[in-house]
Amino acid sequence: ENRFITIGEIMLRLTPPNYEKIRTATSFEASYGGAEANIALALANLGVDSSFFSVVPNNSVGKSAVRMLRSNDVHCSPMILSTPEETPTHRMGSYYLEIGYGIRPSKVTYDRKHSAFSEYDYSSVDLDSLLDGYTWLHLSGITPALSPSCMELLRRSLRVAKEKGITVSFDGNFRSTLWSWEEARDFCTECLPYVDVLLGIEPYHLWKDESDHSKGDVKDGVPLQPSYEEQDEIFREFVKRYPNIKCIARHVRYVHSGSENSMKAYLWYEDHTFESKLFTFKILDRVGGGDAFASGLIYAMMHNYKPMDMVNFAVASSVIKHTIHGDANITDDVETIRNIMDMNYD
Ligand code: KDG
Repeated sequence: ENRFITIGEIMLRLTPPNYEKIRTATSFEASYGGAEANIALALANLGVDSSFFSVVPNNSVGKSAVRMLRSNDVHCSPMILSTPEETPTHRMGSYYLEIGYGIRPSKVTYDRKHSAFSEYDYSSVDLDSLLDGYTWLHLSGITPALSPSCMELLRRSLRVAKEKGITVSFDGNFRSTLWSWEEARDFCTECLPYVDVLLGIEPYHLWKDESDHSKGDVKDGVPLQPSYEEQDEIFREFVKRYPNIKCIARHVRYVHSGSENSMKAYLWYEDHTFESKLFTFKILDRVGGGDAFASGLIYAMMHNYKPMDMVNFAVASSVIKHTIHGDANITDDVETIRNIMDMNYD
């Protein structure tokens, strides 16, 4: 049986309702977000045994985050509710999300510095017993950008997971507001030998400079659109350097105008490149779209889908997230995603 765990920061998300701007909003909707928490929630929602390790302050804010996770079937027994002695600022990070409308883009403003998660001293955490019994660990490139302690936590988790034979998925999740592209590239390169399933790092960009990265595929504007042959060659070159990587997934979102979008993905699996269908959709809330892609892929891999179904399920999972308010992809059931996946878009 699959037992999934992920490690990362959960934050309070504050969103002005009805596409209002932060400047003029008089109220904010409170929910929770964080790339790894989003994946733990989405997988639990699909019935996977899913656990989350994080640190939140032992106060009403931290406890309400744990309550939200628990009420969505995420196991929180590994969570640490820290004391003011352990994390003196005693705060949970938050972020404000101004949801764009049509041509007006969404805006994320972090208020997460010195959060309990980033301040905690992880040297006392016994990762060997924490990770015991799990079959899958998911990590992201956000955690190491938060603090030296978090970076060390990520390094150690990778090593321990490898020793224990746990499948490791890693989503590069570059956040330019947290660290530089060079720092991210160097750290992600260090992680690659430990990774089985790689997401969110454009393999092509790993050895390029930031100006190339800015042409990356998930930003608004004209994306880089590799052909199937180009992508296949990129994957092939990449796995020559990292033969441990069994699966690489790369999703490409095309922004046509305003809120009309389409998305497809390439998947490297068992020495082949698979290309998904092109899905077209409108955006209600795009935050967590990459996490929904990751959770869809992880679910499909855990359930031994055929590679074409894996990649189409992952994209369908992301597409449906774009139509749902909130960070996490809480759908009615697996069928909801499969129905999108089976639609004929051609
Ligand atoms: O992937 C979604 C995340 O961007 C959101 O949940 C906030 O974790 C977050 C981050 O660090 O950006």
